[in-house]
Amino acid sequence: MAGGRAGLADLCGSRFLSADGATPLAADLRERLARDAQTLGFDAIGITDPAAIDGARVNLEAFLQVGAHGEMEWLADNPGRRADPKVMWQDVRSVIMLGMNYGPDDDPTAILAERSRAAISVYARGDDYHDLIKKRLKQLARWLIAEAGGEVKVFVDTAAVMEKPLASAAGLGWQGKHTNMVSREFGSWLFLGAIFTTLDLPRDEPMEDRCGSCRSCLDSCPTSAFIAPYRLDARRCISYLTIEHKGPIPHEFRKAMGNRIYGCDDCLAACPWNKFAHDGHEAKLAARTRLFARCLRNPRSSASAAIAFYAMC
Ligand code: B12
Ligand code: SF4
Ligand code: SF4
Repeated sequence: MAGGRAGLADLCGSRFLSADGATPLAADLRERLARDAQTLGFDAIGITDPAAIDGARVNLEAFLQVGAHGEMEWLADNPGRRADPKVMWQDVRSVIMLGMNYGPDDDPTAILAERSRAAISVYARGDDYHDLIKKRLKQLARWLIAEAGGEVKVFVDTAAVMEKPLASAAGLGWQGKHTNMVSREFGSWLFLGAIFTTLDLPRDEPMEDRCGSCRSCLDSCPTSAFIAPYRLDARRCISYLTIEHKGPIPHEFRKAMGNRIYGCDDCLAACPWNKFAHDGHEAKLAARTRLFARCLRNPRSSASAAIAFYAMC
């Protein structure tokens, strides 16, 4: 999405930037942006420099080199562009990262003991988060343009943007050993979204890694999908196998998969930082009980549950 008046020249006359290009009122804008984001249902916000994730390219290439992306060929398309927001959009000057809490109100792994029922991971139990978050990001971006001008692009999940390193650089949390971003306030349960803008906004400090000697997530993985701390082989990950992988699930993973038919939460749920988490407040992301409690052998179960189940047989 691009919008509003383009370029810094236009902004200099605005209420937020002085004629010499400095941004004396940017801190006030930052505060009001955070307030508006909260009103729109976001739980975390941070701003970073587009150049802040310089190291991500090397790691992305190491990931691709060992084939850890499996059939997700789109991850290998132009890694230079994916790992550098400036290559994606040369005019971007600040990256605003947003997080939305989708913390479950029960133990997300309890369903795994009910072997005749289908386990759908927490992130897929409510409305599609892509639609919800994209809509809110656009609303926030429109507010920003109305207040301070500039151009924007919004992203959630599907574009060639490395959201976890960017969110960590923006201080929302840190990339844990399970490779997801962990928040001190929301544990493993934050969806991420990004607004790229041509505005120069004040930066937040990155958050330091707080995993320490913990390795709960690594040890919890039923398919041993971690090559090493901070390194996932997606080809062994149940989330990949049930969502991205085409064709039957390889035999070696079927027993470990159990009744999981869409995604997996084990490494997320194992994180001790979840003790600070609280239930998500966004009703549209809340679980639809009927959906995740489907009986695997009930012929009236959802089509995807049935397909996944028969593929496992
Ligand atoms: C591809 C993808 C997947 C793939 C691959 C996951 C992965 N870890 O790469 C699969 C299908 C497996 C997947 C699963 C899940 N995903 Co996903 N996925 C993505 C996507 C589209 C891109 C991630 C990516 O860039 N991967 C490439 C790797 C290289 O990048 P990385 O994970 O950041 O890797 C870093 C480190 O691991 C390390 N590293 C990697 N390799 C190496 C090698 C060396 C030598 C070293 C030192 C370091 C190192 O450095 C890298 C760069 O910082 C993002 C959305 C986005 N556009 O960012 C969502 C996203 C990461 N997914 C998300 C979610 C919720 C999930 C699941 C929890 C869903 C579920 N319940 O089933 C699982 C979690 C599985 C897991 N343990 O990662 C959320 C995570 C939110 C958060 N708080 O972090 C995201 C951000 C979507 C969103 N907008 O909210 N996902
Ligand atoms: S999502 Fe499940 S299978 Fe994938 S790495 Fe985490 S625990 Fe392992
Ligand atoms: S479970 Fe432990 S090692 Fe894994 S992300 Fe959480 S704190 Fe880090």
